[in-house]
Amino acid sequence: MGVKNILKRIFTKEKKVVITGLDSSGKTTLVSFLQNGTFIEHTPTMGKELTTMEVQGIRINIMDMGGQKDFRELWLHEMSDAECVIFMIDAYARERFNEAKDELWKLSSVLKKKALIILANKCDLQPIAQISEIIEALNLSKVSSFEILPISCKTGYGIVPAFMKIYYKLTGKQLTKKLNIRGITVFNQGGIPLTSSDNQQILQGGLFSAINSFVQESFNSELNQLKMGENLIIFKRSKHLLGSIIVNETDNVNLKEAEEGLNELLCHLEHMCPELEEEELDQLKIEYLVKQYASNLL
Ligand SMILES: Nc1nc2c(ncn2[C@@H]2O[C@H](COP(=O)(O)OP(=O)(O)O)[C@@H](O)[C@H]2O)c(=O)[nH]1
Ligand SMILES: [Mg+2]
Repeated sequence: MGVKNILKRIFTKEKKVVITGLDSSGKTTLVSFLQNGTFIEHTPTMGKELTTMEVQGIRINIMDMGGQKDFRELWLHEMSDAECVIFMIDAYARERFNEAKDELWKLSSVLKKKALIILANKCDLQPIAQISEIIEALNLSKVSSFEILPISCKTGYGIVPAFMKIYYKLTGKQLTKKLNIRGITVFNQGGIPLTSSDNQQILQGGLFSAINSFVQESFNSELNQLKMGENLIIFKRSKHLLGSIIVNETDNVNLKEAEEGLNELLCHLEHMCPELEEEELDQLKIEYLVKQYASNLL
């Protein structure tokens, strides 16, 4: 055992979350998005699979359960020592809502004692069921306490908000969010903006066009920060794109984290747009992906 090991055991707080839900709802894709920061296709899970993450001093054991019929009887037992249970639902697969309801209600004896988070996944698809429709379809009004959140494990929409909720249920503590990004713009290699200013919080008043003209003039320069009044604009390049984020210096932002966030977004975009390698660029796709991912940064 050893002295160091035993101290480690005493001082490391371990928490367990179990991810249940029908096969193909996206459970494994969620775990993989949390690990890789982007979407990766997976083969179906056989039995169960454990992933461990250290987050702000807490060791989180994520048990990803197989969703096929044969494996569903494992769920209840696995939940018994967990602090939080996730039930994932494919919000696009209305034809399976009844089956999902039956499986969720089989867990009701344990769910009375555990924090339950329902994740309505595949929000990138259309037409998607609204949250109210899912609440009704799963008969959730009869569940004493639960949270429900829309996510997409493909585009990343809502992943950080969902993880923050899970972390809070596990630990009773809010994950500190040091990012306070006020606007995101992604440009092509020629410095042309690929995203509009629609979803930006503070890009009125000419800031958007000021950034655009700055980028076009200085695309090849090494400059990676620009200060405009209280706003600090950070630039980062990836192989085919350039991203910029705006932070306000008075917000006490952790600049390193903000830069890492921008970097993750660019890696995700490069990964999701393999056509960039062929010198092809789908502006609508990039704008959509940025909008979806922005929920993790703003
Ligand atoms: N469009 C879309 N497909 C997704 C999403 N999440 C997962 N998928 C796909 O759904 C299928 C099942 O995902 P998987 O994670 O294996 O489901 P699991 O059986 O619940 O673990 C795979 O083909 C995934 O690529 C999502 O948010 N949007
Ligand atoms: Mg799986």
